[in-house]
Amino acid sequence: MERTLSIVKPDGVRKGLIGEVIRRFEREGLKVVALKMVRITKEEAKAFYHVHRERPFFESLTDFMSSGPIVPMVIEGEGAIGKVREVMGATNPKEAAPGTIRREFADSIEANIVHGSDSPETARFEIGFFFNALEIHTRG
Ligand code: 3AN
Repeated sequence: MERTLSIVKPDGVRKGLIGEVIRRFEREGLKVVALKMVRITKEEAKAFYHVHRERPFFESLTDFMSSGPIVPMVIEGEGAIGKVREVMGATNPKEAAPGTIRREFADSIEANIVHGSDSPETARFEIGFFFNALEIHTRG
């Protein structure tokens, strides 16, 4: 069993896509084991995306991620990291496969509706960023 962190980003929340994103994960047999709605500060967004701190889009990305409420969630299932990324589609919606969330709903490479951890190490860091052990509800 693998766990990953997904986030419905501010644009996804604004567009009313929280349920749509969750439905697509659940349709793949993935389980939501933790969920909340929060608004993070610019400083918190910088900490979350610290691996991108040297990238030209860092300022804009962290402004965007702190621009409104977001819905982080822990998703559990076999191969959850890869499955979530498949359902999301490529970072750039123009390159995302038909039928993926980003292809269908995203406006740009930055405002791309949804986030998903890209490796087990990243998933551990990102889950711990938003949730403590008591907030994660492992199913039997
Ligand atoms: P992904 O979310 O597909 O794993 P990453 O981890 O490479 O993509 O990038 C993190 C976030 O940074 C993306 N979700 C997107 O919002 C933003 N981003 C990535 N590349 C660019 C870019 N070239 N220009 C603007 N924003 C970008």
